[in-house]
Amino acid sequence: MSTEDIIYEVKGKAVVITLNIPKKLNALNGDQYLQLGKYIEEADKEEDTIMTIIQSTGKFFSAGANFADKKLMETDPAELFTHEYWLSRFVARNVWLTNLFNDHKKILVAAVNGPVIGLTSALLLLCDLIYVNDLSKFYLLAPFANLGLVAEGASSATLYSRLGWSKAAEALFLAKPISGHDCYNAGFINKHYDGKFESVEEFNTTVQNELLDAVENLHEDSILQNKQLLKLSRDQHINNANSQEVMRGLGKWLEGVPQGRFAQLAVKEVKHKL
Ligand code: CO8
Repeated sequence: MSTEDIIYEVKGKAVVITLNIPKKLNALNGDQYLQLGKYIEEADKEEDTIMTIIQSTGKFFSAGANFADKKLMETDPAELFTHEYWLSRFVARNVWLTNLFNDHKKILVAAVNGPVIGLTSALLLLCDLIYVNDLSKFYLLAPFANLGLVAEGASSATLYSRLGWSKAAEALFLAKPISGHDCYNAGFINKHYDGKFESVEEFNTTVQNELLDAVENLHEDSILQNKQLLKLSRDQHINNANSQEVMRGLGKWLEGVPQGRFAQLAVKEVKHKL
């Protein structure tokens, strides 16, 4: 296995993007989210693929934004309360990343080996097909209310549309994790495997093979056009949510609450409901 933090590979008709920071539960810093976005862009332009699969190594799909981001730590504290800093580091990045996931032309698949948190949970909510290794070990946590933040990555729209109002309210108002079983019952998860695999790699390979088999002999242009048609009805909701969320999020960073909460999270003074 490569030592890169995020790996990009073309495997037949699929691009496979692997989050590979298992020691940090695949939490991503600003540069790594940027890299993920660049890879999604690259995958969009691949001539011979029909799907883009996102997968991870280790026991988490992703623990969201890295609370110990070095760049954040090394920034002059005075800058951490300025429009200049958060417009580029937060507003622009979140709008861009969310749009890239929403507008991705290929089938966007997630092979989910474990829990997902924060901004990455919002990106997962923008994937088309969700395959989970073990429902009993999976949860989706959108802990924005515990961090002095608001919903990100259009999750205020997607939580509602994919899990229903009640679960969206639990996630966003109470910062409660939504269990794998609840996600499955809501129809968010396409398939799960009862954790039957010996390794995450075996799970990832199985999902890849099943998906490549599933598209075999189908007419690719029809698939791609169907994706465009299917997403037409959600675009307005996603785009509205994306712009509203970043404006409110910017306000929270300028207020300064999340900076403090992130620092407390790093020393475990703030904990999430699990
Ligand atoms: N960032 C950095 N490191 C992390 C993160 C994270 N988000 N999550 C886990 N880790 C690290 C831990 O520090 C630990 O490292 P080490 O072994 O070196 O001490 C290792 O991963 C294992 O973690 P734990 O020991 O904590 O494992 P547990 O099983 O006890 O707990 C949890 C797992 C519950 C996931 C816990 O680690 C946790 O609460 N993590 C924080 C999750 C979180 O709040 N993520 C942020 C969500 S908000 C978001 O994504 C959008 C914010 C936008 C920010 C924009 C900034 C520019």
